[in-house]
Order: sequence, then C-alpha cells, then structure tokens
Amino acid sequence: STTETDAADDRDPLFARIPRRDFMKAGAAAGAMGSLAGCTGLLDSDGDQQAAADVDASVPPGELDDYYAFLSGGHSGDIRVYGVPSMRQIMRIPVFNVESARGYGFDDETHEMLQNSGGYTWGDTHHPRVSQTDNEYDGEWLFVNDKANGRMARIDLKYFETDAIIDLPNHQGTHGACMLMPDSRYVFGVGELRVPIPNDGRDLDDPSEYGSTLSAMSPDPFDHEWDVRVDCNLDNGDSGKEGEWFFTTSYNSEEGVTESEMTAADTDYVVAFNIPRIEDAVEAGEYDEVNGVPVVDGTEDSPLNDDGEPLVRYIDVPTNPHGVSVTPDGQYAIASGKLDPTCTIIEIDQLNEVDDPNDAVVGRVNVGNGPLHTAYDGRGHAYTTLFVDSQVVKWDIEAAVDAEMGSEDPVIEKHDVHYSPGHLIAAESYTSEAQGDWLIVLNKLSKDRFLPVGPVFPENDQLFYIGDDDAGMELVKDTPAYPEPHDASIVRADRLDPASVYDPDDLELDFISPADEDNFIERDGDQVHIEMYNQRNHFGFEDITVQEGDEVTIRSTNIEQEEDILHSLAIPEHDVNVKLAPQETREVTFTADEPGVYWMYCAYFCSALHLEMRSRLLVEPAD
Ligand code: K7E
Ligand code: RUQ
Ligand code: CUA
Ligand code: CA
Repeated sequence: STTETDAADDRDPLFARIPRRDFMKAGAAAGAMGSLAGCTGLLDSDGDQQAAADVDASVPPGELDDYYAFLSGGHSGDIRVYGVPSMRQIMRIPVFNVESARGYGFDDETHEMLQNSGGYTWGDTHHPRVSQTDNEYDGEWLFVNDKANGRMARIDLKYFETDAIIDLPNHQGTHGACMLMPDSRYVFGVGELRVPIPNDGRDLDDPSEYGSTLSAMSPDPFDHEWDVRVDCNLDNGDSGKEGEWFFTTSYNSEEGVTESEMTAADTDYVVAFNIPRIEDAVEAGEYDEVNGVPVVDGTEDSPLNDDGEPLVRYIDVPTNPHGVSVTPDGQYAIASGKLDPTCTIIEIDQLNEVDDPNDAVVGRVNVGNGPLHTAYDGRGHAYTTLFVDSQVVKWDIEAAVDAEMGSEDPVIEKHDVHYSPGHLIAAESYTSEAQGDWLIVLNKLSKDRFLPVGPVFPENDQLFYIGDDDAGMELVKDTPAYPEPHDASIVRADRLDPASVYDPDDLELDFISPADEDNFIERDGDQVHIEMYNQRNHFGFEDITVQEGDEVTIRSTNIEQEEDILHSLAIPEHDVNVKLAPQETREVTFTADEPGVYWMYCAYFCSALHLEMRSRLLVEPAD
C-alpha cells in the first residue's frame, strides 16, 4: 500500500537522517524493490515506494551517531561504548579490569578502589543501566554488576570513568542490575548464587540453609543501604515505573545445588519486591545485621507487615525463567521462559489487588524455543530472543493478554539471527521513552560470520531496524564483539553531556601549576614525594634522583587546556603507566627497587616531539 506522505515528515528531526539517506538510494534501486512482496517500505521524496530492506545504517565520515550504546564486556570486566546506528566502537570504560591505555588500576586512586573492593583483577559485567529521572535517561551515571565477585560499580558519564565500586558482602555473584524507577532512588544488585549468609564456613553442606539477597544501594553517594533475603536464587531484574515494585526471576526455587535439582520443578518464580514495605521494615529495625548490612527477611514464610501485606510476592512461572523486563508504559512485567517456550505477562497493578499473586498473570504467549530476554518498541510490540531457535520473535503484547494462555497467535514475525542470541536491546526500551527504531541483538555465537581468528571467536552484535511495522524487522549489520557482551543500554545522544577536559574541582588532588612552589621533591625517611606539572613536551623535572629501596610517590598535572592532548607518565620496569588527560592530576606510588637509569616517558602521542617528552629517574645504589 502506497500513500502520498513523506515518511520523514512524521519523524523526530533527530532521526530524520535515516529515511533521508534511503531516499538518496531510492533511485538506484527502485526497480528491484518494487517487486518485494508484502513490503510497504519507506517512501522517497517523490512518493515512490522503496523497500525498507534498504535502510542505511552507515554513518559517513565526519557524521556522528544518534545514540550511545553501552555494552557490558562480560568477563573482560569492562564496558564498551558504541555509536548507533554505525555500531562503531567509540570507547571502552574499564570497570573491574586493569587497563593500561586509560591508566586504570595504575594510579593510586583507582588502584585503591580496586583493592578496597576485593583486590581482584577481573570481573564479569552483564547489565549496564543508565540512571533515569522521571523514567527517562538523565545521562548521569551508568551502573553495572560483577557476576564474578558480587560487586556493583558506578561510572560517571561526565568523564566516562568508573568512580566507585561496592563490594556486596552477602552476594557471591551479583547478576541482575537495575535502579528503582522512576528516579533511580536505589541501585539494585541481584544476588544469583545461593550461599550461607554469612558465608563464613557454616552450613557448608546444608544447602537448605543457603540463600540469596537483593541488595539496595543509594546512587549518590554510592552506598550500600540494605539487603532482602530470599531462599531461592535470583537472576535478572527490572524495576516497575511507579517506584513500588522490583522484579527478579528465580530459576532455582528448588534450592538445589545440581543441574538436575535446579530443573526438577515445573515452575519457578518471578519474585516481586515491594520496596516501600521493605523500607518500612528497615526503618522499624525489623532486620538482622549480616556483614554490617541490614538484611530484611523476604522469604516465602516471612511475616506480613502491620497492614497484613507481604514484603515480597512469589509468582509462579514455567520452569527456569531468565529475563524479566517491564514494558515502557509500566503496565506489565514480562518474564522469558528459557526452558519453557513461553513468556509470562504479569500485570503490575494487580499485585496490589489480588490475594494470590498468580492471579496477576494476565497472559502467556508461546514464542518459540529458549526465550531469554524481551525488549520493546513503544508501539505495543515485544521482541524476545530465542536462544535455541536462533531467532528474534516479535509479538503483540495486548494480543497476548487477550489470547488464551499458551497461544502462538500474538506472534507477528520471527527473524533469524546469527547465532544463539542472549540479550536484545531496543533504543531506550528500559525507559518510558522507547524509541522504536533500532534493536541490537547480542548473539553469543558468531560461527561463520567473520574471518576465522582461531578457536576463540568474537560474538556477533546484530543491528536491526524495527521502525517499520509493515516491512518488519530489517537486519542491517553484523558487528564482531570481543568476548563477551551480555546486555546494553541504548541512550539518545542528546541526553549525555560529557566533559572533554577535566574540571580540576572534580578531582581529589590539587592542580599542580608550572609555578616553582608547586613543583618539588620532598624526602621523609625512605619515602619520596614528588609533585610536578607536565605539558608538551616535558615533565616538570628533567631529573629525579632517589635511593634504591625508596618508596616514591609522583603526583602530576597535565596543564594542557586543549582537548584531546593527553600525556601519560610511564616508567619502564616499574609497571607504572598513568594517563593524564588535559587538566587532570593523578598520583602513583612505586618502589625504586633496582639502581639504574629509567626514562620516564609519555606514552600518549601528543606532538611531533612526543618521543622527546621524557625525564630521567636516577636510582642510586644503596650504600
Ligand atoms: Cu541473559 Cu547475565 Cu542478562 Cu547473559 S544474562 S545473556
Ligand atoms: S613511533 S609516531 Cu613508535 Cu613511529 Cu609512534
Ligand atoms: Cu606527552 Cu606524548
Ligand atoms: Ca528450577
């Protein structure tokens, strides 16, 4: 069906570029496209029909993307920043890993942050979530879990760097991560692995005594506030939009320790935490303190509150569910079946009405094999990944509420992906402002999609255009990803306002100017403290002389004002490499344990005389 309207006219100007690029290509490909059956497609400026298969996601040299995508790096422990729709990787943000290009884990502050949160050199990031205000991204913080060591991290989106990590003492692995909406009042970490609480050697072989907790943190300052304990395990999590309910899945209601025990029951849970009631319990002192954290009892037979209401509700869903996500309108929480071919639809308001929480289940749609995660386009459609079938299935949410339980009728379309998808993420689908244009599917297996690189394969992040319901989902791009992203958040670019130069007032350490009094070498016993500025093409001191065995602290400021002129302080054979962006001050401490001459150099290419930007560290032999 062809209309006379220019499709671009109805679109937000921010996105008008996409159809407009199609228009430019329309002339060349018009003949072939007219023959595509059942394809209404987009219209060019002359009203000619063209295939949506022609959606152009390229971003030409010099143009910027419409969105940021923040992808977790999985067991790389970092965050990757992509531009969408180009899928260009723009930056990485080290979180739980040590990373030398950004000097992360090398300077004293980031080294101590990693040490104080357990001293591990890696983590397993899965769920990056950007803070929201009034259910829209506010672009301030990004939070992400560590599934490996039970931690949550905060990334400051002004500087795109990790600025705080909380070690959650009652978690072994923190899996799901999300904030309480609408205003990110709490950051939640979802404890996946059941262990004794506290895990101090008690109840080693009595799994019935193990448990998991949901941990609540305040976003700023980033502090651990309280936990809620349950007997089952907890997996993925998402927040309602109303500030009351937080949802997690649980695949181990059996409280088993083996795979066969964990898959024995026909049903497991969506666990719905009532946050205001839990807060009241914390306020009233109704908790046990474990590892210094107030732990509220949220187990199935926990006491009701004074109004006779449960703090936590357990909703039966088919065996071993995985993802749970709330629709952009806040009406439904939808859990994906994993071992069961269905998604279960829970009407959130009903949780306050019904005596039996199972009565809040208003729909169950049969989507296919291995449903893991569900995203939304804001037009009433859900998109669910099918791990086993290697497909994405698009289905109609209200049709699924109206249909009989277990019906396949609400399914609109299935599209192959390559291969075995985990998460999928639609633009701003985790907010009330789902944009409905781009969808990224994170395929765990890429097999034959890229040049072979040995037995460790990249993953395949596939970009789909979902903005045209008549044409259906369009696969537009394959993108290889270093192992191993799990989830992402896609944020409209105009919601972020990153700094390009540090504001010295945001940093802990005082700015060191070139003035003589700011630059000094001080000794106290065998501790040497040095402060010096740096700029193109030198450090404040040409030579620094210390004694073998000294503990040396060097603090340095990059006094450049010009953006993108970075320096660093690299010291060979001392494992020192501190990045210094313009107006940034960092400090590093090391032991001068071998006598000799060491050229302290700048590792960031900064000018034609970059190689000459170096000073000598002279370590005199001990007597
Ligand atoms: Cu499905 Cu950690 Cu979100 Cu991986 S989890 S896929
Ligand atoms: S040097 S410009 Cu190693 Cu060619 Cu860097
Ligand atoms: Cu400074 Cu290279
Ligand atoms: Ca189970």
